[in-house]
Amino acid sequence: MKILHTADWHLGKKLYNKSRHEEQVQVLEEIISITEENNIDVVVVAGDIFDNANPSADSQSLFYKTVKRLAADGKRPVIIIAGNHDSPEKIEAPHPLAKECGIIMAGFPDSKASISSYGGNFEILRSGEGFFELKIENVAYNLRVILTPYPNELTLKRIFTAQNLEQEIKLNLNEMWGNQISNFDENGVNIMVAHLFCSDLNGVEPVEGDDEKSVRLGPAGVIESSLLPDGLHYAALGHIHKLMRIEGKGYPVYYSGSPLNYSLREERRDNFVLIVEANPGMVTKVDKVKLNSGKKIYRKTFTSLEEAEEWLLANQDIWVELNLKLTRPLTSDESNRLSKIHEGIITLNLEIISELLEAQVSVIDVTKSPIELFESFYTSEREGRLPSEELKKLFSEILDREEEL
Ligand SMILES: [Mn+2]
Repeated sequence: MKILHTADWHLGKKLYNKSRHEEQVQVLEEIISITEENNIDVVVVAGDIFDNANPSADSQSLFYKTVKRLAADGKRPVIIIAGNHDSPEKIEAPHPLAKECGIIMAGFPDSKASISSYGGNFEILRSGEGFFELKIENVAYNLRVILTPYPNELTLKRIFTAQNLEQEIKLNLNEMWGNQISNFDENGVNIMVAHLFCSDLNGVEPVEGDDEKSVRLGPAGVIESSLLPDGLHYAALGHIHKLMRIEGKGYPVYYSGSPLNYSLREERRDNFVLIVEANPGMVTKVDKVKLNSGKKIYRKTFTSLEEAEEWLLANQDIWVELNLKLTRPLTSDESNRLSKIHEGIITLNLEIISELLEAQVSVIDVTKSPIELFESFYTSEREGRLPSEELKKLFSEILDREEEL
């Protein structure tokens, strides 16, 4: 059985007010092609579908068009959960319609998929709070899925007895997963799809994008991988934007990462989807497939305007944070020219450095007296200003004292 794992689409996300919609259209098109070319049996999207709880009409339309095509008009199950950026109610609301197209959408860790045939090519044989078993036509084994959409504070309070204690909530989650997995034996493929902040046994916490909201799982904090249930073939995680394997279980636990570079912290990072081959009684195989759509984010520093322009002209199809260290401010003509030659400048930081410093920085004349050397050091540190007579006197005094010792 071949499962395609993706997450963190963040539809509608902007970069310094620049729209990423076109790139999102392209990368989702690429994911649809990968799904078709690799004869994928099931697609899972592990949360953070949208960048915010009130997505624009453009983002919603892109989402529905994409998942309908991924589902190949009901032939291929597509399983979608809510992340911390999504509204769980809104992710679940279209379920009655989505179901007809073979799409399963869950907003809460205790959501229950209805037992019926979905889209015509597969059916849910049984289901309970946060899990179900799926029979897909022409696939030898049944797929059993545990769904853990991001549980916010309200949801945790509603479904668990523990109210605030991080440790108790973790135990509650562990117990819930234990109960869910107890419904499955070894004669099928068992997976988990979750939007969590998960760390390995050593408590190594993955680093997030710098603008991820509430990086930790609200009151549950960091979930150590040891708390995940045993007896799975694979755990498909969402939340971290970087492709990452979390160690500590007898089966692969992965973050697929986001399909695009979304923040400066994700500078020039490659983005992937994962193709998971899982069968009962066999070791699960995970292949990463690199995505080629979308612009990478760069952070560049130049000390000459000419060099910066040359580089910008040669590197057009990217986003760039441009840092200039120049000896004078830019004229308005120059700054207009910069934005004309490159559309992807997300922010421009200009630092004025002193020409004097430039001239002196590389030459240290050791034949100079200590006080002269102090003067040029002070000048270079203080943007060309000379030390006061008082300060020079103090420096000489310290120098004399040193010599006395
Ligand atoms: Mn997230």
